[in-house]
Amino acid sequence: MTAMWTPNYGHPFEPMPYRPARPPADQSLATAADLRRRMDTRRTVREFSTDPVPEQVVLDAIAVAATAPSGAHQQPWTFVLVSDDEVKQRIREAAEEEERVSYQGRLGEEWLSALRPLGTDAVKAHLTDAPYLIVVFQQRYFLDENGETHKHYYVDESVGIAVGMLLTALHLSGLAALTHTPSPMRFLGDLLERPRNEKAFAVIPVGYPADDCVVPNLVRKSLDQVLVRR
Ligand code: IYR
Repeated sequence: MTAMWTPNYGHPFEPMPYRPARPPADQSLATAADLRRRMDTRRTVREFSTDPVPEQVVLDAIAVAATAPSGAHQQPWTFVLVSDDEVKQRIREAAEEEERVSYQGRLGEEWLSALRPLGTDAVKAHLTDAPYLIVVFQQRYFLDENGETHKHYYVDESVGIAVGMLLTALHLSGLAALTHTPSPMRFLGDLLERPRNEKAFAVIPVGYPADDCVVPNLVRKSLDQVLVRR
């Protein structure tokens, strides 16, 4: 049985428990090429079907995200899984209120023109249409049971990696997602009654794409454009 994690859990060293056998090169090549092809079909979806999705798939994807590496192995994340229609509605109303101010000018002209090709606006129907919202919080610091605070390290990096793994797991499990970042996000901590050490990082609606879902016809940078060899 694996030990239960606690904040002061020590890390005795041990041989790698799940050391994988080295796969033959052709198998690695086939796996890598297949993964690359499958991940290239991931698209951010903004129009969701209201059809239910199996909860266990979402739970498994969150469990995958929670395997992410983190600064000092502090695992500074909390995933709030929202499926209650009333809570989703309240999140939508609060998000739209902030987004209206943002789109009416708070973002500034340069930002607004960068967003124009994506066709986003202050209407956030995905927040009530998608069967699940995963609200990701970062634990800016650790809050012990006496209310004392302890530093967490590389929180942005750790939570960013975890969200990347979450999006990958959802996609490979056949679910669509949107990385939504209403700004400011304070209302999420209030609405979801999170403790003061937690700060909202992203809202991720999860579900199936709507039958008439459209996505912008965007082009990804090629490997040559993102890779530098030395
Ligand atoms: N948070 C706003 C605006 C927005 C910002 C970026 I950068 C995007 O890539 C998309 C949207 C919103 O969610 O609409």
